[in-house]
Amino acid sequence: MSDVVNSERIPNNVDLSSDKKLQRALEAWQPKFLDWWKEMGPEGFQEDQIYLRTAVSVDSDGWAQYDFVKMPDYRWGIFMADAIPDRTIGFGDFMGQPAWQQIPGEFRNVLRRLIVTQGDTEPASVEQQRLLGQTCPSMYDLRNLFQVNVEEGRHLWAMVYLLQNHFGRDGREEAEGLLERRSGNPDKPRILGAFNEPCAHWLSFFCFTYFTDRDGKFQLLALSESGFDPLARTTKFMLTEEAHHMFVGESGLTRIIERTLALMKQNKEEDARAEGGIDLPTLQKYVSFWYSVSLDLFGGEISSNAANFFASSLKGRAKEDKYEDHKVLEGTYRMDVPVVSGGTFTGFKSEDVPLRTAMNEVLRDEYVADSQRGVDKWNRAIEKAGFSFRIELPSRRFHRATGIHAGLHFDPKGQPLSADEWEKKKYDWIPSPEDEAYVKSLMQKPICDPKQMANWIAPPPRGIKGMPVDYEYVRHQVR
Ligand code: BYC
Ligand code: FE
Ligand code: FE
Repeated sequence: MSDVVNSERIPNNVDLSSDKKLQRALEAWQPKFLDWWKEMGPEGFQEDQIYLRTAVSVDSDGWAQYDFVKMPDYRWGIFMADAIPDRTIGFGDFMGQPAWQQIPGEFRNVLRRLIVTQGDTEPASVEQQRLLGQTCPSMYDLRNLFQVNVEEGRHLWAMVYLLQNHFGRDGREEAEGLLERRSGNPDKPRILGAFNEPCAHWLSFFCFTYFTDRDGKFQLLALSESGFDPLARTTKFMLTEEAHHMFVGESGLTRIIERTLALMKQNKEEDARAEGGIDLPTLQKYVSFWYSVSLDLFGGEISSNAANFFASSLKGRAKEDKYEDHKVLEGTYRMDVPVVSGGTFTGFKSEDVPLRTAMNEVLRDEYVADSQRGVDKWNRAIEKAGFSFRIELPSRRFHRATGIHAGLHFDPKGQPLSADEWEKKKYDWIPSPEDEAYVKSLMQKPICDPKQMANWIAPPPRGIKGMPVDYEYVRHQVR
């Protein structure tokens, strides 16, 4: 195991104190991060003691230490998975060569862009979620929200470390920029679409952590194959934390559905809304919305950027090991590409896209399959309860803003629609302002009594780290 230093201002296992210049640069960035956290991090609750998991090292005990801590005192640290001795590059044109400890000059700009794009999503998500504490369904859920938030903050630290260590002055400027852009701000938006969407209530939060954090999982898996070893090791460790974020989403949606089914059973018309719950058709709309904006995060289906990332051995596929051919100089990916003439959609044309150019789509395929697993589980629960409704992931053409389907309109089955038809029907498929108002109306105030749970969600089967569900995970000072 690598040495861990916790006594310093910035906990780390990267021997930060041996590089005084870098240490000073990061210590200069730290107060700016804290200012950002105070301005854009969770609103309220900053003075409360919260039962949080903190990484103090990367080994099996150390990465998950639980204790009460105030959020601003959270020890955001810099951790990398242990180095693999004599690691060689596993894919792309540089396959078989020793992994790079320094960035080859010709890849500096591309790699900077990849790291900045990844880094930008982390604070963006904290900004999107900053008001949710005020409407939490329970103290258990509030704690999980804050756990996700502090870890996204740590993921920002992880990317800033790479920028400051390997990109000199440019890297320092990018590190500042990461604290300056703001989710949803038209003048200085976050880089990727989904991270500018409002996440105004807990149904969106659970969909976000199920679908959008899952994009994080696959992007991090792809980056953890990188020939640039510090990026590979950093993202590998981030993945251990990511699992909890997706757990929050999956278990949150499972608990909403469980509660909805119970409310449907107790109502003569099977009307969950009449009982103050979230009806399944409304839940479906949020699933369709967050799934489709998360599909966009994988980039274009046909992407020379993606081909370059792969060729340069900078970004691989998720779990390269399971593939046989790691160079991918041959092979194609067949896709149905929309044909547009004179601004109107005229049909699809089958195209064989060189496989390297289709890498975004290869990763998206894995994401789609992984997303489907939870949906199947939810549908089994609905079936078991005796109801015929089924949750469905919409076609990947539906509601897309990047790639070959951008600017066109399709229904959830993937059938083309005119712009007019889309405008008329879209609120059958994505949340309408009324749906948004209804869901918000269920979540008006925080539930701060550890023994209580909001009406629209079932309690979890178990608490955190062996504690009871009604444990006081947040010691909230009523002021
Ligand atoms: N919104 O060749 P294309 C996470 C831009 S989530 C707006 O299709 P490429 C997390 C693109 O920049 C994981 N713009 O795509 C989750 C390019 O612009 P330029 C985040 C978009 O370059 C929850 C143009 O469109 N990690 O960690 O292959 C909570 C065409 O580019 C979008 C990463 O993203 C979009 N959705 O990009 C917290 C990994 N998509 O150059 C955290 C790093 C594309 O023409 N990023 N554009 O001006 C990458 O690997 C790649 O940049 C992308 C795809 C996957 C984003
Ligand atoms: Fe993250
Ligand atoms: Fe995450």
